[in-house]
Amino acid sequence: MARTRKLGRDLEVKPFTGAAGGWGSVKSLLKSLGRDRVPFSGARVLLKQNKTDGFMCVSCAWAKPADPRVFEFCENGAKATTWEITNKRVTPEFFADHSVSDLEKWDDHHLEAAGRLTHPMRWDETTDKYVAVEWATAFEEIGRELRAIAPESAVFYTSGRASLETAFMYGLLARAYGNNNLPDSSNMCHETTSVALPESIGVPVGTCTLDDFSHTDCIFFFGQNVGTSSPRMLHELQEAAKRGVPIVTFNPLRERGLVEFANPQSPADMLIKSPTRITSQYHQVKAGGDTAAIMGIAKVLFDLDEKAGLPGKSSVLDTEFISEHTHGFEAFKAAAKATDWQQIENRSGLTRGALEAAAVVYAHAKSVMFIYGMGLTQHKKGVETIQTLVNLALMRGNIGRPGAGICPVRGHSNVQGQRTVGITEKPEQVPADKLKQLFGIDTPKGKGLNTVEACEKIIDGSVRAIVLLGGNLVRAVPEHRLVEPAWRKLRLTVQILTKLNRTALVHGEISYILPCLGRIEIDQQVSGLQAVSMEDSTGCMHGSRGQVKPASSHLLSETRIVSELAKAAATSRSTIPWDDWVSDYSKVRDSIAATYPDIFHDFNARLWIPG
Ligand SMILES: Nc1nc2c(c(=O)[nH]1)N[C@H]1C(S)=C(S)[C@@H](COP(=O)(O)OP(=O)(O)OC[C@H]3O[C@@H](n4cnc5c(=O)[nH]c(N)nc54)[C@H](O)[C@@H]3O)O[C@H]1N2
Ligand SMILES: Nc1nc2c(c(=O)[nH]1)N[C@H]1C(S)=C(S)[C@@H](COP(=O)(O)OP(=O)(O)OC[C@H]3O[C@@H](n4cnc5c(=O)[nH]c(N)nc54)[C@H](O)[C@@H]3O)O[C@H]1N2
Ligand SMILES: [Mo]
Repeated sequence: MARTRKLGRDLEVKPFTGAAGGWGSVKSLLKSLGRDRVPFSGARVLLKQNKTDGFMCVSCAWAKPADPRVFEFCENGAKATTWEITNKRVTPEFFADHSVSDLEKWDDHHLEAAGRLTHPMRWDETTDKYVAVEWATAFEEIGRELRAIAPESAVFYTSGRASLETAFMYGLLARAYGNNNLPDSSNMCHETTSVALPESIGVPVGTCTLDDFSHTDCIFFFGQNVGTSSPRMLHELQEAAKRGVPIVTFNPLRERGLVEFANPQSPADMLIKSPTRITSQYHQVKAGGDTAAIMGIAKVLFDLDEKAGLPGKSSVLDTEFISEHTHGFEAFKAAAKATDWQQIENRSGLTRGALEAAAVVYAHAKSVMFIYGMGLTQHKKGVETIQTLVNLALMRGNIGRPGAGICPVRGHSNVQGQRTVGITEKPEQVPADKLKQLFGIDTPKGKGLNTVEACEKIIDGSVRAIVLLGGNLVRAVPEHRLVEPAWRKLRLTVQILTKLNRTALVHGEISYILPCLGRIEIDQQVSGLQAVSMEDSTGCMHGSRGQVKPASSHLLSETRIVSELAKAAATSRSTIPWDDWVSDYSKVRDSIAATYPDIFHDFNARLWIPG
């Protein structure tokens, strides 16, 4: 039985049996507004969340509708906003009062909860404290240190929150400096998607958009915790469920958001107290058992197809689609046939009957969406599982039609977009000829380091410097007990951050915290107020304008920090117009459009089209 557990000073985990959303959501949000001492004007900011004239949520990458609701945010998104626009500050005085070894005794939650960083800080060895420095001093020393080492021994990590503009510039920073060492958070997240989908369907991202939810007849939902990780999707799921669309879920845990949902924004849901049942069939698959489960479903479909009559006349398989658009079908069929039921039941932890029930629902639906998250991606065999899922979709032609397709739910708010504009360790994924022609850069030829390889090389001592654009990497990598001691031996650690975190405490010999503006803050540059942009989980781009006064007058924008670092660290000549870009971000967008015209043509104009 679940019991209340104490996790830290004032954190506890309690069992929860209500619906996702509902009054609990509202109470919890009000509490977080108070805890972060957000003034009333801050609460008003929420009305701008995920709106075309407002800002894009910093919490997750779920799609933003063209026709938004009055409150186009969820409980967690609102909390992420209050977390960023909090009135609490981590100032030079805070660091004067707390040495790094003192702060190491704090838990991770309380480090971030201390508030927004206000000044650039450098770790001082004699006092073991972070001490305020001038920006110019910081850039000069970081540049000098980076120029002093071989380019392959420096790493430029990105967490998935920086804008398209910043990410594009950051990619060029690394390449002008001399490496492709651009690991990012998606290496720990949807890396398997980025490998599996191009091999299977030729694109690295999902094929569904929000529209598909209104046309779908059935949703298969694997290993994603919608109620916590992308709660706004509950609206789409709720609407589909109310239309009678079956939702077939595979998850070892009964996640509340997948069981039932009361929309906190709907008076009817809140007052009548009848949450919508989300999942129609809940399959508590064994962890790692999805491939077996999917093969079981495929096996049933093949059986049904044979029973349905003449080959080529089947209503179970989309034979026309299969022959026109797929290859290797016979091999897949043979593999499904060769897998016996005992193996499927053992590996999936599900009965043949349960999988037959899922298969029958699938066989009767015209257009089916396949949604998945970390429950599939973060497994050793994740690529295999995702490709098996794609095969299941292809069996009935469920790719490339309205209401059908594959929908990986991406994590951080711009993680997908960063990849689109060049954050990748793989040189073949960037248009090197364009970068040469437009910016005079010779893209380094060698493959760079991904997150795992960067950690391996930190452990073996060959990486000497790391710059983090957001993130809390020593905590985010699973093997932090291996990485932490090695991290402390780095020559240079630089973190561009909004909030203090553990990684800043596990510092190198020379260590900087460079505090930046958050996306919700007003960004004033020479040419006026600036906007930034991001890509959502369904491949749509959105503009985002800051709404509140910056947490401190000493903060710089991420674009400015990246450009100053780039200028200070450059080891080769380029024609990158760093200062022009910082004074007017629309010029960065023009350069993104020139580099990737297929996706970003007329970017500055199209960016503000709702949805
Ligand atoms: N507010 C807020 N929202 C966020 C983030 C944040 O920092 N703050 N982070 C974002 C990021 S980066 C990401 S990647 C997403 C993550 O969002 P999700 O993809 O939802 O990942 P998890 O929250 O880890 O939930 C994984 C689910 O998979 C299930 N599962 C585990 N193993 C298996 C298995 O073998 N098979 C199946 N079928 N299921 C399994 C688990 O029970 C769980 O329900 O959240 C994003 N959303
Ligand atoms: N234990 C555990 N480990 C995990 C996961 C997990 O769920 N549990 N999830 C995995 C997954 S899916 C992912 S994607 C990774 C994510 O791992 P990371 O990329 O390390 O991301 P976060 O931990 O979200 O980073 C949080 C920090 O980002 C900074 N930050 C916030 N907003 C901004 C901003 O606008 N700009 C800048 N420059 N900095 C900002 C803040 O200072 C904050 O402390 O972790 C992976 N590792
Ligand atoms: Mo993630």
